[in-house]
Amino acid sequence: MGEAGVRAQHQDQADTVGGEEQGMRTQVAIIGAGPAGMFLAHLLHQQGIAAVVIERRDRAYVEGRVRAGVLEQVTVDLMRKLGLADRLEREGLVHGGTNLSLDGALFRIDMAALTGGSTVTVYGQQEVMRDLFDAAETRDLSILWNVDDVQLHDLDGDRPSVSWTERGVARRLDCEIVVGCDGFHGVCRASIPADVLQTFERVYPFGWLGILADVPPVDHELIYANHANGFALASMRSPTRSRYYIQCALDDDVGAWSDDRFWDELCVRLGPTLGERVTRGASFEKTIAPLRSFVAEPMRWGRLFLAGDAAHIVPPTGAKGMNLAVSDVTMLGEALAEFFIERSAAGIDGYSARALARVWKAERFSWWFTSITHRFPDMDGFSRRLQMAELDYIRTSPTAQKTLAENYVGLPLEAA
Ligand code: FAS
Ligand code: PHB
Repeated sequence: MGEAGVRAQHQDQADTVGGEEQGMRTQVAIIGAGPAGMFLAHLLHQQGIAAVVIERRDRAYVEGRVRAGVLEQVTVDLMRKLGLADRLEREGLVHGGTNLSLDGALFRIDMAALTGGSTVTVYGQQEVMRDLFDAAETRDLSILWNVDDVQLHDLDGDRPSVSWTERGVARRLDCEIVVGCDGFHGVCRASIPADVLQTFERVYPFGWLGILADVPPVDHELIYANHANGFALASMRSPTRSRYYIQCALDDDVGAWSDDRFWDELCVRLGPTLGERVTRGASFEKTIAPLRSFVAEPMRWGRLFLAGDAAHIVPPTGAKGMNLAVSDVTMLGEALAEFFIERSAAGIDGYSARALARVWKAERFSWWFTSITHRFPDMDGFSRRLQMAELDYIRTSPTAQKTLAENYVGLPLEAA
């Protein structure tokens, strides 16, 4: 259903005075149509809870962003539960292991063996968003695209609302709950009073230069490489499409990285054996992303709830970003079902603490995994040898490998 359909669907909920639309009503207003917002919209739809997604861009923009590549079991399970996993089952690449490399010396972590069979699935965020949006159209989920100037109102009461403009026309949505799924640069986190909100942050002194190229991956699994020149990651999107990253300076200019320069540096960092196996080709996407660890607490204020990047950011090393958004909305979806169906506030009252318990464990793992695989500008000989000792410990200790494996595949939603 296109935008007109959405508008028509809400017309019957609109209050009109003198024919001028004054606003709409729903139960849950979701700000942002990224993974957090769209998974939540599908979860609420499955529970029969009315929701409207309000997105400032259009579908093509959101679906076109090249971001996450690895799904934890939590995410795969949710896609199956929501009936969104048909293409994932056909096209997703199930990985039972991952690989670390230190100056070219490769070793494998058998995650499935170390975790009783847990795996990860390689399936790009773009594909996840396509599945979410296609199903949203089929299921008549309400999404308002291209909105401007979103503002939240009366969050500390029991009748919050959201206002925005669409092609210059002022609009308003009355609701009972607002969920901020508007990412790190959104407006929802900033709606929590400064004397309530606490933030915690680490900004890393480097970025990731990533490319996409239609060439076969160098290996059938991922490779995280620690090299004296810096970090590199060999990933993929399919057996014919590779996703590679190399650590770069924060002020690096992507225009200064020709494909040849990128391939040469990647092959150095992967080491001579793997480097010789790399298939080169023209990149069709090349970007630099900064790395940060960030958490905002609490993830709830009054009738406003935060989920995903609106509340937390992890360096992509641990492949946790999108998966954390999914675990947030899985918990929040349960809490909102209790609130609207069982009329119990226990779930929403416990949401922030429950979500943060898993968020901080993912923050710790992502920070640790970044710290042992990247070259820090201020590293001295001592810290470099500590890194090498830690990697050698992981290489030789099944206990150390089990710790890495259980965090990489994703910890359970609840701490045991
Ligand atoms: P998102 O940022 O995805 O979505 C927020 C949505 O809200 C957007 O559609 C935005 O347009 C909308 N919005 C913002 N402000 C608004 C407003 N005022 N009004 C209305 N709408 C508004 N994760 C991994 O696991 N692996 C990776 O390799 C990886 N790489 C990444 C690379 C980059 C460059 C970035 C930025 C992130 C990367 N991530 C990665 C993390 C990423 O996948 C996020 O964790 C994931 O997109 C989080 O989803 P959301 O919380 O939905 O936020
Ligand atoms: C990716 O394929 O984009 C990817 C995979 C694993 C990571 C980060 C990014 O840790």
